[in-house]
Amino acid sequence: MKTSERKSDPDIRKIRTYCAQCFSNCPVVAHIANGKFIKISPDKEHHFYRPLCPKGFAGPELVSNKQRLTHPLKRTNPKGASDPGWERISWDEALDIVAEQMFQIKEQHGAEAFVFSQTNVSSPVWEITPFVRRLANIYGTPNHMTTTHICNWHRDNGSALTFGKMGEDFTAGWPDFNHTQCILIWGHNPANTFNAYNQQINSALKRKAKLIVIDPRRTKVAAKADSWLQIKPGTDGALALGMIHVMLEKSLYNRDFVTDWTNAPLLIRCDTGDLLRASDLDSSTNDNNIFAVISPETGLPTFYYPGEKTDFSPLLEARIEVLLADGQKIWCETVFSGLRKSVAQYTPEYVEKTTTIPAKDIIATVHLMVENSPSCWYSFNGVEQNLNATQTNRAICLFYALTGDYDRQGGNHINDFMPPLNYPFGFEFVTPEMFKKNIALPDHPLGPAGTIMSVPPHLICKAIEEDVPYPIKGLIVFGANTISSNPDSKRTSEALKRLDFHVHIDHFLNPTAELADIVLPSASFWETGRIGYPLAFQENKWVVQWREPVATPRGESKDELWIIFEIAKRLGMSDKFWNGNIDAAFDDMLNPVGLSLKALKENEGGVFIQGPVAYKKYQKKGFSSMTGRVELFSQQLKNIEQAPFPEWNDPLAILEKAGINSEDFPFVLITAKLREFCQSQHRAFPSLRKRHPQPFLEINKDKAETLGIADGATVSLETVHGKILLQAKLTQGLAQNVVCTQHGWWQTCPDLDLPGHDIYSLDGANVNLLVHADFTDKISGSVHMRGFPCNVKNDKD
Ligand SMILES: Nc1nc2c(c(=O)[nH]1)N[C@H]1C(S)=C(S)[C@@H](COP(=O)(O)OP(=O)(O)OC[C@H]3O[C@@H](n4cnc5c(=O)[nH]c(N)nc54)[C@H](O)[C@@H]3O)O[C@H]1N2
Ligand SMILES: Nc1nc2c(c(=O)[nH]1)N[C@H]1C(S)=C(S)[C@@H](COP(=O)(O)OP(=O)(O)OC[C@H]3O[C@@H](n4cnc5c(=O)[nH]c(N)nc54)[C@H](O)[C@@H]3O)O[C@H]1N2
Ligand code: SF4
Ligand SMILES: [Mo]
Repeated sequence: MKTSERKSDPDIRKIRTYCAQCFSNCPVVAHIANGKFIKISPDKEHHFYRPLCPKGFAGPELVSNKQRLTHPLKRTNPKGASDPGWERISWDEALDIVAEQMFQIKEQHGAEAFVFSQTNVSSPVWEITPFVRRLANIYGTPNHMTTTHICNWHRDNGSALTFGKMGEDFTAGWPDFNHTQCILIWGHNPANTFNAYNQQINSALKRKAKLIVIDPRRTKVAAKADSWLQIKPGTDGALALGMIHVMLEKSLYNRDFVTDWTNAPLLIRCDTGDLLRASDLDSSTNDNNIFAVISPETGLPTFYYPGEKTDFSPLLEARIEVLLADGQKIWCETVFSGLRKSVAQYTPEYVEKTTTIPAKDIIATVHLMVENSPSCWYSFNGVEQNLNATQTNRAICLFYALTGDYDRQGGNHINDFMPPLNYPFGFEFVTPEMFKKNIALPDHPLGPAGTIMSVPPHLICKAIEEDVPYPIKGLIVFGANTISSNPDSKRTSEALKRLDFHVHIDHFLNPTAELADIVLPSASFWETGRIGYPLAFQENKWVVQWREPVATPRGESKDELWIIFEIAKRLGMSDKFWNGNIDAAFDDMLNPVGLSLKALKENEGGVFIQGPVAYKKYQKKGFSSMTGRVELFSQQLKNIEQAPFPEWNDPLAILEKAGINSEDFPFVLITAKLREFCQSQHRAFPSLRKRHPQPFLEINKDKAETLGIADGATVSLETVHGKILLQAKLTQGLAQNVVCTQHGWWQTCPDLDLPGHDIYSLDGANVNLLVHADFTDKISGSVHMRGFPCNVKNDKD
């Protein structure tokens, strides 16, 4: 370890490290006075220097927080009892119980009856995902309960339905803010949630890049936009289809890219709706993966071999009669013609009615994007949490593909060097039999189940409740608050109570941990060392850095890598866990970059690595998709009876049909994240909580006034599932019938004398009591959480 000493203040030691609270991983300097971690400041000397967010500055409050768990706990009263009867136990006893239960459940019910769970990118747990996965993979369970289906899956993995191979590629690419001329931010608020990108966007704006933001709220980034489309929540799919419509009708698409690198010229059989295959045309061709395009010279179908650019320019739009090998004559049309038909109804005028965005603004925004090429895009929660999420992602991907800016400099760039470390996921231990047992796989073969073995909590609940497809008996949680952070908190809680065994590893006794049999205190990221990288995602530039611990673990809390290695040891898997040597695992991780852990530790501020930068890589090898091209038409989706062209189903109409009517529930509910809190965390940190002492509901100022709701008044927010109480916050930044709140309120803040909130009570503030997992995305399992009908009343009424 190297530290810099400040001459003027010899008692302050400064340690260069990074904040791992969220995935921005901002470089910081920790100030240690007389051995005590007292302050954080940004690391101005770092290659990826950026100003910090308030959560970063609050670092010492995590280390010193009085609510931290400090020793292992064992429940002594049954679940459901008002007092769990927590008993302090030793680490040895706790870990022996965990290993014994994991062993027993595997023996009696199979490893798949034991579920692993962890939080997503809003905690440092994401950095140890490879080790959590390794433990699960070697233990033998394919069931990982995560929130990826309402977080990032569609963008990060679902995009492979359009740009690559499901389960293998990470294909949305990374917006190259440094060179772009136009940025499209869709359902994302980087000023609050993604510091690294926020800085990069601000720099791009300084050099006059254009900005388009699609959000129902006037966020900080929306306020800076050249075009802010204030969309009606839940209608993004319709808007994206409308934008495709404009592209096609006004011939704004990049014709060369579309012809050469999308499957637009491939033929679809009008009788079956499938792609026409060479084997349909020639019975001697057994290869089912050769397709057909129309030769412009003969006007006849010609074979097309995936991944190749044809040496002629196939017809893009046509409908022809084709003679099949079996003598049948059928009509075929090109994918491009099919796409044009599928978006025909999404005229700007129709989309205006659906989304409330003026038709002229939709047209102008498409022009802005294509006239400021290269453009790039990034989307997030605003389009991840609804029943059209996968198809909405497809529609956005298609719109972007039509620009032709994919994998260009200044476009969404594919870093095929990412990440430059050797992560020990242990996927080699996953057998096909094990994979097939994933609980969500039958319902969502192309969703998070089929790609990353993730199961949404509502399907875990169902399996626990019904023992279908098999019983679920055990759960290990690496920092998550499943009950509070997922729809239908009461149901989740009842289901988790039925488990035979639940162990929860966390810093705090959150409402989910309260239901555990064993609770293990983990040391915080300020108290543990890791290998990571402050995030930049630009031009294949990386800084691999040792995250130097800046405080000693609180009480008896332990590094959770140690916990993982100890469980592995007790389960007889130590040989696959570097015989208990965590440093040896780190050395292995660093192998590809030719560094040892020792060398990395000696490099203050990390080691800069420049990966190879290449653009338009598809020109060499095509796309890894089934057709070797960008899949405007998805045969894979057609094969599982889902729409091969993106579609949009009006959620409000679906909900209305199910009896949730707009007369009783005239408002539309959304949630959004605050800069100061990650998900259900941080309410106990005084410097953060003082900025938002209470849960609140943003509501349009004029509308509130007509309802007699004053700023700061207590209002009831009600859906068909119940009501909660919030403080009204009047704003001009929302449409008249849209209201917005935050999930995750449960924790007290004794330093400020501020209360906690009962997550089960209708007098509480838990918005996840108000949405249930009844309306879900058929492909991914995403839940319709944004754009849910609700009503708002003055609490006195
Ligand atoms: N209504 C509504 N619900 C939502 C969302 C929404 O927008 N609206 N957002 C969704 C999204 S995007 C996500 S990702 C999920 C998040 O849902 P969860 O994954 O459940 O995340 P958190 O609620 O933050 O819970 C994380 C827990 O991890 C603990 N923790 C923090 N650091 C560590 C650590 O280093 N080690 C360990 N072991 N534990 C740690 C924290 O104390 C906390 O108890 O919520 C989802 N829920
Ligand atoms: N401070 C902080 N940072 C975080 C987190 C955190 O909890 N707190 N969590 C981390 C995690 S796990 C995640 S997933 C990311 C999430 O990061 P973001 O995606 O930025 O999260 P949100 O603020 O929930 O949602 C983004 C925007 O979606 C808008 N929105 C709501 N409904 C709709 C809709 O129907 N359509 C459109 N177009 N927009 C809509 C909201 O108004 C909001 O501005 O942040 C990460 N970083
Ligand atoms: S943005 Fe995330 S990583 Fe950066 S200082 Fe804030 S919490 Fe830490
Ligand atoms: Mo998330």
